[in-house]
Amino acid sequence: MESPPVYRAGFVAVMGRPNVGKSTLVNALLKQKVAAVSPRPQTTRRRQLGILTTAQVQLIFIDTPGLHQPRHKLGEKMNQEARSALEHVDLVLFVVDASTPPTDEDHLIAEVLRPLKRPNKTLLVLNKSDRIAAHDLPAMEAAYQALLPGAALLSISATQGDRLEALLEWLLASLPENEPFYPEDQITDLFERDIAADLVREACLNLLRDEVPHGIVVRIDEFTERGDQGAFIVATLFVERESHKGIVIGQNGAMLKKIGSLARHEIETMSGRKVFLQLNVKVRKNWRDDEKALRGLGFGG
Ligand SMILES: Nc1nc2c(ncn2[C@@H]2O[C@H](COP(=O)(O)OP(=O)(O)OP(=O)(O)O)[C@@H](O)[C@H]2O)c(=O)[nH]1
Ligand SMILES: [Mg+2]
Repeated sequence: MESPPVYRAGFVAVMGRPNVGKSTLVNALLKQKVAAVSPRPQTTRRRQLGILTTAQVQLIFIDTPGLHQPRHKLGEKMNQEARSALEHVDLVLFVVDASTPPTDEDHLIAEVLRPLKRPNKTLLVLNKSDRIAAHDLPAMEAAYQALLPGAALLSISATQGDRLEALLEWLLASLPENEPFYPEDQITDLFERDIAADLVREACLNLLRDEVPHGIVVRIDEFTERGDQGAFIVATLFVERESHKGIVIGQNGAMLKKIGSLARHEIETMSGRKVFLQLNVKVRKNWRDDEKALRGLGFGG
């Protein structure tokens, strides 16, 4: 008699320096956008789950803020968030950028991962392999393998969808037997309003330059359902300085309008319904270094 098929489920920490494509990878595996993505580093500020459930397996990805050299208290908290994701996980994806050799930050992360002493539980993921010529890839793979000699290694492209099947196969083969931890229709642990706040910030990261978007935090003040008219959302963008306020609003409000329409489009795509979005801008001086302000904005610890 055939034994009944086993169900596998577990937690997978997605670690790496900023901007290597961790959130893009989680969205690609889920085939649905749950995490904000942008071309700028430090897009992800908190841990966020992306949950993939099939008939045989439940993979719970923990997307983390990129580990980096912090320059303010917010950065320190983001690093803590990322490191604490390593507690009680079954597997680790160490995501790196295949188009550039290992950086100091990659070395630092490897040092964090090396003492875990479970090399078979860590997969080195060389993402963005679409940005390197095929004949240069083996040398790059060797350079990254040297960071974590015992770990398995796979080159992928999250944006092109290359080798994601192989990545899922590795995860499936390495996961322990478990019953599912989350209901099958749950895809993340964030509420829709939190994702909406992140998508507003994502729009800021895409449209504003230099330090301005990094000094923005978004608070959702109102999120109400209006039946056929969709969702009514009011949000405040807090900036660090008076001078940033003018930049975010722009001439005759043009920049804020652009941010609003880009964010609205993303929120509508994410939630599958119409959205009315109203944005306000306020100054909260140096909030990134203000312990109380950080706590009020949900960066506890
Ligand atoms: N060419 C290419 N670009 C990619 C790939 N994966 C991600 N990117 C791009 O890399 C940039 C950063 O992606 P994110 O997913 O925000 O990176 P992250 O690692 O989550 O960054 P943080 O949240 O800041 O730590 C975005 O512009 C993505 O479109 C890939 O496979 N190929
Ligand atoms: Mg991210």
